[in-house]
Amino acid sequence: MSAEAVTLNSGTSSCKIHLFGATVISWVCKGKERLFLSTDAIMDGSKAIRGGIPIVFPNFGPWECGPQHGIARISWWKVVEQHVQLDNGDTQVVLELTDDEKSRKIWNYSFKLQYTVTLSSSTLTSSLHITNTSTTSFDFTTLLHTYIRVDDIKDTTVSGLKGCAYKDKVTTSDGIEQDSEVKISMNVDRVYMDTNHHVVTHVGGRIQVEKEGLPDTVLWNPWVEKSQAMSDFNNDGWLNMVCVEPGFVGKRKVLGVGEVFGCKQTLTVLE
Ligand code: TA6
Repeated sequence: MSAEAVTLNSGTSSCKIHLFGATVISWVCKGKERLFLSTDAIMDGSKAIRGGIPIVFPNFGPWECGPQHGIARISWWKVVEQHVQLDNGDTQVVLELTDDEKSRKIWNYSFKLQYTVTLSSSTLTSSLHITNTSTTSFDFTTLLHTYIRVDDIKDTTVSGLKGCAYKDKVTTSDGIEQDSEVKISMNVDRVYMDTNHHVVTHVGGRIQVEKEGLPDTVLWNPWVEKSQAMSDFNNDGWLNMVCVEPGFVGKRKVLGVGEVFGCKQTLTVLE
């Protein structure tokens, strides 16, 4: 482990987690990098890492308290446990983030986040537990902002969303997904509500996104202009990524004093 990142290995698979934001920045599985990380990503802690699996908490999207998408992805986490090999051969690391003076200036509540990353030969599981250590209840939204690497967005489809209601942040309209295979040919930014237990991206190879405790799925590709407008997003990055983001974002989750909220996603390389 370097000072700023921890690497896990399981068989021929590996993953790397940056301590800033506890952001998984690489997942190599079956000989191929499966996550998108912008070549212009900033890794010095001055802003959220552009790519991998940023953790969104306590707010998805813009909010009056501070930076968009909240505190978790712009904070330094610490490793509290590392298991080189579990009984089933998987490898695992646990990272933790608690409130501090800086976070309380943004959002004046006490919390503990425990993030467990588990790597097997064909899966990567991210499990997040949120504990309310405040003396009052609080409400939040949370999401795993997963950037899946694709060979070519034009050859990519996303299945598992048919029949789901969505809010389209580009057209500011609502709708019901009609397609069993969603194709992406422009800037897409949709919040699908109450989506299936799993969503499969056909990305020249198939990555399955399974989720628990995260009822919604955000689908995002900035396309050309928005990629060029983000200084930390390489201009042609839109060609090689699709964000499939499991989240609890359709409504706010209320957490009582001492209560724990658990959620997780499992990414599987199907072929
Ligand atoms: O998850 C999609 C989204 O909310 C988009 O609206 C876009 O803002 C994206 O997140 C990236 O946000 P960021 O703050 O990382 O630039």
